Amino acid sequence: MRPALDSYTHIASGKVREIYQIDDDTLLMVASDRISAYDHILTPTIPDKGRILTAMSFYWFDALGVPNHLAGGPTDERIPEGAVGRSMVVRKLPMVPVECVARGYLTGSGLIDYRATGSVCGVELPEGLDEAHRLPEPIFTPATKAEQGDHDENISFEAVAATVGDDLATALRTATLDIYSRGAAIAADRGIILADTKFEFGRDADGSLVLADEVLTPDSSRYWEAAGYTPGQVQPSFDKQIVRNWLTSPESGWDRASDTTPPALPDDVVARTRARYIEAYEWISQKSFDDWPQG
Ligand code: Q0T
Repeated sequence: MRPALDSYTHIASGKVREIYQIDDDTLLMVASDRISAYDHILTPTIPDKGRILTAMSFYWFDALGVPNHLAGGPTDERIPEGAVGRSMVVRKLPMVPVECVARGYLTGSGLIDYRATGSVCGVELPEGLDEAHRLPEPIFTPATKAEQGDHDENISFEAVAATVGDDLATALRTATLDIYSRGAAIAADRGIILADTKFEFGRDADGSLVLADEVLTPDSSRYWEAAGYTPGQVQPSFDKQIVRNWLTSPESGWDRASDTTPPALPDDVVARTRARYIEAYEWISQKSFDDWPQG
């Protein structure tokens, strides 16, 4: 008999997932079908999004081959019925309070900072770079973990070192760039550019880094189709472009600059977005999503 979800203590809510405590050493991370765009949680949900992103995290944890926080498989008996397929049973670890971002391409807050200062998080970049340009080499651009609803703030390597010490800061940078390059190489083989990504790390009893959180999902990373890559222009988001295009079209009647709630997504936008998430999982993992557990 699988336990009931309400037999576990709820300990945290994210925008799109929930964390429960299984016991002193073990957490349950449950991904929801919620989707966000332009800093809003949208309605309705995208059916199966939580399962698809969980399937991707499991794929990447295995493919990356670095120590990670998983304490069980996707059908672990500690996962409640109804949460099977969208849950991870993980070791409860002391977390490093830094968002560890790797960027191979210049966009988003990286581009904003570069345009203002010529550097990102203190990393000096060559002149003449523009939207979506590939960087000479991937860079470590850490950020603070903001309170919910706020935005993470880019910080320098020195600021990380001041918070966690020089040795741990150096280990975070090395691990972040190493894992990014492994992931980007696998994605490149599948025709996907992993423009940037965010990792979170816990620490093992011996102090060594353990890859935690979700990994290399489209919620934590920018996925671009290599086939359409056009440096100098904003790249379409692999997963969310259908939603963004509709929200910013006259058809939606919504003004992104207003502080109004976005309108509910039409059925066809929901269905096409769900298909896109499945496509991303199947491209990356080269497995069928039909084979992913549900329950
Ligand atoms: C964590 C102990 O996902 C988060 O919040 C959304 C609700 C961030 N977060 C992660 C932890 C993890 C992980 N992952 C872990 N292995 N051990 N805490 C807590 N918050």
